[in-house]
Amino acid sequence: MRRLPPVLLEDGCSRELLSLIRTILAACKEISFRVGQGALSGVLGSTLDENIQGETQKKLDVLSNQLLKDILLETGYVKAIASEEEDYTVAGNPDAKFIVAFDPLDGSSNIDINSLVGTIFSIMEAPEGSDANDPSIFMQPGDKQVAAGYVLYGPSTMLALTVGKGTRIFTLDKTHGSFLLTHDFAQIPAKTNEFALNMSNQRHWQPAMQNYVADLLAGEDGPRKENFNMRWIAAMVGDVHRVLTRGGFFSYPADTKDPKKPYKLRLLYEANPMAMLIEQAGGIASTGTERIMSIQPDAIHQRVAVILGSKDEVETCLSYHN
Ligand code: AFP
Repeated sequence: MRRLPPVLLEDGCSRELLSLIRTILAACKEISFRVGQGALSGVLGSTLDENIQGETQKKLDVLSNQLLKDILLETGYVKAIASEEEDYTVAGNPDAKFIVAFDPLDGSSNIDINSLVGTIFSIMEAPEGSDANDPSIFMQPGDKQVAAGYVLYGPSTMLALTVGKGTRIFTLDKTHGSFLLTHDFAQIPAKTNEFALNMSNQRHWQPAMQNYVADLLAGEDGPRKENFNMRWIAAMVGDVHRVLTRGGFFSYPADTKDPKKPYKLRLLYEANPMAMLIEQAGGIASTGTERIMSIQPDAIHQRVAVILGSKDEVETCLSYHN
């Protein structure tokens, strides 16, 4: 089986970018080990702190963030980082070319129940001559990503990665510490009968989403004339992994539950990298009104509505929005 470095070089990835990706993966291998140790490493449970978004931080959120932050800043490959667990961007090497946005541990409510969690990352180039302390260097649309990926900590530790030449999936060989290519050029089937939504929010959605889902639920007795099945992992990384491997529809739409927070998922380190992986595998990623990777960000922790997955199903959903 082929190892990650030659595969990426074949995809036209520069040695500089490859080194940065391998640095991120070094931290992910350590996170994988700690997640695997669970209660034995004393990392389960919450801290007494909240992040800037008002969410309680789990011990593993904090640890994963620290591991990624330290290794990225120490190796000098990045000009700055933005993390879900950092209130502000953090400056790195002023002469470095790349900037990295990441969610160190997505799905953290799953930590204490031994269910799926993962790390999501997005890599862009910093504008030439820019200041490492200037957060506006991250205000670039997802189309500017040079690489995006996630590491899923499940029964096996898996990496989905794109450098803009398709989406490849690797599995961590824990004996040798290498990511081996196990699913070349993922292709999401255009048609699916599986959807993933947090149905408990149904009454808070906008009419377009309510109507679309009502028709899914009506199954073969409704206008769609076929039955649909539902899955919800509560970790985007797990739901997107299922979509990448066997197709599906995933959405965290706008809702009116908390008027101050109409969207849940973060653009820079959740929606954008997942959108790149999905599009590179033949799927679609939209907010309902626009393509996710075309959005011009205006804040580091900006949130957006997300509708992604199998082409035909996402297009059907979008037709309810038009
Ligand atoms: P956390 O990383 O804060 O646990 O959030 C996970 C997440 O942002 C995303 O990965 C899930 O799809 C979504 O939240 C789950 O949301 P619900 O808690 O509403 O099911």
